[in-house]
Amino acid sequence: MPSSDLPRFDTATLRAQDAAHHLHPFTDTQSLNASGTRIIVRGEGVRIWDSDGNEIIDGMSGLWCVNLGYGRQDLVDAATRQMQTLPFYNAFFKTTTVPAIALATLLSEIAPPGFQHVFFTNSGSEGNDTIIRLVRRYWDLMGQPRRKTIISRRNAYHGSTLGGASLGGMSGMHAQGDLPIPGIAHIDQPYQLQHGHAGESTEHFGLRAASWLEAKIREIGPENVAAFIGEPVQGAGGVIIPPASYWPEVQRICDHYGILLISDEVICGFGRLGHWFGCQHPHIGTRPDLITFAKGVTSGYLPLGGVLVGERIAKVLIERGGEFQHGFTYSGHPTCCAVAVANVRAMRSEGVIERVAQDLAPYLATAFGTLADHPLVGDVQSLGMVAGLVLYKDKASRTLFDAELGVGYRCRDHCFQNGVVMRAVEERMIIAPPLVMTHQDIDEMVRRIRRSLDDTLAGLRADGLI
Ligand code: PXG
Repeated sequence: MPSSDLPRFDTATLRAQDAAHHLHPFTDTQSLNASGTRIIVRGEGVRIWDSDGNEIIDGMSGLWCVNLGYGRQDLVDAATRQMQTLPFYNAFFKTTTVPAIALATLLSEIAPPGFQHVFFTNSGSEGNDTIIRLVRRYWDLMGQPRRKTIISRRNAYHGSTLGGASLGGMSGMHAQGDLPIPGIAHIDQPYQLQHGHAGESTEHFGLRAASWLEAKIREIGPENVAAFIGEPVQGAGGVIIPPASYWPEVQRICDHYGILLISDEVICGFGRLGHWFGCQHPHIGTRPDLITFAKGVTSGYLPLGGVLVGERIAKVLIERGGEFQHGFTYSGHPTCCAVAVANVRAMRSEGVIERVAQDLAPYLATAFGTLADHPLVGDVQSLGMVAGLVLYKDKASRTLFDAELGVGYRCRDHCFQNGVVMRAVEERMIIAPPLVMTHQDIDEMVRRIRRSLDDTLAGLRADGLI
């Protein structure tokens, strides 16, 4: 449908109603209401349209989730069929549904070796809350009830429930709600720009960053440590791609102290890094005990999340645990599971993941890498279909802009103006486009990003800020 054929929307009225009644997530409502929100009305492929008819390339896959892009009739049909047959039934009282069985079976086929069981939730946050419950229960059943502390990282994002936000390392979130809950400790993230030493090699930095885990385990006492949790690549924290030396060393430390390793794959799962799960990428290469997933499992068409439970834990839970007193009304929701089954099958039959690994990710790396010659841009990096760059005031001396200037937000606004969604995280600008882009889509996206960087630079010059 060309944008001229879109139904007409009364943007002003919709905006006024939104301002009057809708509290948006992670939003300063007063300032949003002053500027007005953008109303997205349609999506097709890798593009979305707003209520004024503007076409925008979705460089963020919705919110890191629309992996197969918009407008997939097969996913719509899967939902429709299931809703007509049985829109909902629960999995609590000795009952289950066909889509929940099909998805659990399918996930056990695509999961890394050693994963045969899944616990379903509605979101990544609930997945990580489930993980806290599972980890605590596991160590109780193992007769080591003191092993309760989960170690995570500052600037990690693991969700917005009390458990998820506590596992996460966002200081702003912790400040609003007396978090973290007890039993969670944080170490620094493997971000060389922030924590590297002058002249330090990337490899050495990765090993040093991993050593912070060992130091924390010793400080707490290994007999008190239950698990370490991390995103293979930190997403919401700004696409922080750790050095290749980091995760193997973390794995070694977890093995050495017998603590569980949790891979939060809410962003990195379902092809984002060119593998079913991010831990399978050679740059990551871990053997987790638990995997959190959400988002891309349904390409965002319906909410679904969960935890892949490794056999080390599943066996203990099943054979010794009795009733696990945890679950959600919609755990294994049949319509969401039906869409997930269709999504995973489509990824498999269309070779989406292989194409990302062999073609799309290298193409994105090269195309996005061309931005490195821009006067504002340094540290351009990508892994799979996530990429990020740093906005520098003076890139020769690696001087950053004052955070209060909000240069990233200026750039993000220019991106919207120029028809591309890009996310700003402090000094970093990041993308995570759908896994179904063509080379032309990537070229066009990068052209629009460059234009937005030019506009950002011109604006900074006009305001005497550079
Ligand atoms: N873990 C990770 C790694 C995530 O990225 C969650 C857990 C929580 O999932 P739910 O489904 O409960 O939202 C996430 C979510 C952003 C942004 O600004 C990122 C997320 C959510 C909202 C905003 O980049 N990631």
